[in-house]
Amino acid sequence: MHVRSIFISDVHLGTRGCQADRLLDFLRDYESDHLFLIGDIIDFWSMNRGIHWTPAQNTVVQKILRRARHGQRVMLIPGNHDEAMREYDGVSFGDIEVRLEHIHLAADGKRYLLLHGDEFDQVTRYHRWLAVIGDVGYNLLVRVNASLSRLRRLLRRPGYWSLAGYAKSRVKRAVSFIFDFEDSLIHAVRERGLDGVICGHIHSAALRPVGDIIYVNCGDWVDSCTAIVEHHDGRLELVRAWQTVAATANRPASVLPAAVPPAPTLDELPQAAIACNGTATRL
Ligand SMILES: [Mn+2]
Repeated sequence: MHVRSIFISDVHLGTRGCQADRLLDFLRDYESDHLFLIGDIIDFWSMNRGIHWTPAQNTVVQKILRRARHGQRVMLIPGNHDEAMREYDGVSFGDIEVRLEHIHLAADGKRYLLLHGDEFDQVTRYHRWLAVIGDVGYNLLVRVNASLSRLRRLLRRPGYWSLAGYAKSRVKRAVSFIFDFEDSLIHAVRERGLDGVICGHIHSAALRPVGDIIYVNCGDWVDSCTAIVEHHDGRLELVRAWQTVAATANRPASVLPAAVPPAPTLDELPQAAIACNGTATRL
């Protein structure tokens, strides 16, 4: 399918979590005039602790460079995980422009502010050390949780320690975190007299009007595998990777990615809750 623009964020290349294969499927299915990379594309933070670079991740980079070379407009707006790029505001690397933020004029005349969004996240802005600890702690917590339940079984402890209760309170905090983030972004966009914002960072895809402002979040390619596309009439659409798969069902079954699990319900805590909390702290 050919669209006017593609917006993606939070690919986190260089990490184990990056779902590069799915992104490649998506890029195969969608061609565009503009490609906006809205931050946390390469994860330099976690690469400090060890690089996980797969052939598929390599191909992602090659495909993006190829698009730029072939005349598509490719813009990189750095996020906090690739903040080293922020020193290069206004610089073009070959065919890729780097901008801290950009105002995108859609085909229908609407003006959208494009930015990663971590400036509006109180945790990464004022408590960077907390975000880094959260990043490391998340992986640790998942492992600890597994051994903890093994230990409890071994000790034949009756009942179940309320990790679920603990986790649920964490979910509430994660939810209010997302709410605060969106709220302050929308406020800033309204102040600037724009029609909407297209951001990333919180790994929670969205496309909805909030009063007079259109709030759009690209989601990520770690958990949800989502992107935003702009059609030639200016209409925005939230694309989920499994829709892409459905649209290309004529491909041999063997190469289709596994089905995406449904969103976790509260009953599936604590695992889901930990994942959710982790998302909030390792953005
Ligand atoms: Mn981020």
